[in-house]
Amino acid sequence: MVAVRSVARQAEARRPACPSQSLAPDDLLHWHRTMLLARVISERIWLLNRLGKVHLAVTCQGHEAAQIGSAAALRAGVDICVPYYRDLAVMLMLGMTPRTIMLNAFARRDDPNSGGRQMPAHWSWPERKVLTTSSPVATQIPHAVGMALAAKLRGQDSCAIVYFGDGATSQGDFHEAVNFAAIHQLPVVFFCENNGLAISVPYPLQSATPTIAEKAAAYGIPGVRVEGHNVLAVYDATFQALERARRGEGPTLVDAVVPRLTPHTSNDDESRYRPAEEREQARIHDPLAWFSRYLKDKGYLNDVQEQSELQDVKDEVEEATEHAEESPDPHPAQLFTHLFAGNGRTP
Ligand SMILES: Cc1ncc(C[n+]2csc(CCOP(=O)(O)OP(=O)(O)O)c2C)c(N)n1
Repeated sequence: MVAVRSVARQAEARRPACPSQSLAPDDLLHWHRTMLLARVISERIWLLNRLGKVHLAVTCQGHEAAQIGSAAALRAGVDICVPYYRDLAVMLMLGMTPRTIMLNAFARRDDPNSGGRQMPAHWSWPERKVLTTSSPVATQIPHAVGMALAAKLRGQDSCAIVYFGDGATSQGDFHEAVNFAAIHQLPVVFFCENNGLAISVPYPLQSATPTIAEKAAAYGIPGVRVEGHNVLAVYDATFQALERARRGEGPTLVDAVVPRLTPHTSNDDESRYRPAEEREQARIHDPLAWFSRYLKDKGYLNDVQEQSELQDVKDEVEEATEHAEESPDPHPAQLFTHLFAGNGRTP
């Protein structure tokens, strides 16, 4: 983890060095199971798309550690979470079940995210303070800042975290939101899952600064760059950023560098713009392989336990898939429900 500016370094000196070191092995094994679950669900949704059963697959593959490490630092239901479409593992960490995620993928009536009306992977969970996902890239960032402002004005203890990709930092919304939050010292963490590509556009064609973290200096806030495949480093960085927000010291920008292990979505053919060697290289930073090695080195996990965990997870995802497949579609009469104020009937 590299703090980009000196103010950030001074602030860091006052924080606990590595909160992840005080975690119990069971916490880490829970993260590992969640990581396996996210990976297996992602792979399954991709296959279901290829079978013509779900209309879009958006994977989190490569982003799992960034999502799990950051979400683990949140207080579910207290802190405000504003995810983007890739954040399947964030939702699992907040308690969403494989059944719910599959109902969402199949756009079924009983999907609590939107009752099958939003696009897949557009999350929403009011009870856990998860804001409805917006499709236009970066629009969620000012939304999160607005929620952080509301929490501050109301004297609430909540912090907000907002997730986005590197491509979102090319949008005006990002800059306006970070600037406003910095001026008003709002309790918000800007969490960038930086996989170096916005669909086919590589990072150097989006930004002239070598890192996203250093953009923070322009707004007078700390920017922290972290290895996004290292779930412990991500947890530490996010924990510290949230603590800073809770102390009333304002926002932090976290730049979590992650590999993109799949095409952008199931609608994308990355072989047209991404050389095979580059795709292969990305696997070196597979967060699941990294974490599995770490846990085995520590003696918390062995091959037999890992295989048995994987089988459990596959069984759970199988059951969730069958359940969603057999579940009803939304009723056509519900088409306008939640779209307009009032009783939900066609206007
Ligand atoms: C305002 C806007 N422009 C374009 C799109 C189409 N689009 C959807 S995702 C995406 C790329 C986003 O890349 P990034 O923010 O890096 O996130 P990633 O998908 O790589 O995690 C684009 C251009 C959109 N949804 N909204």
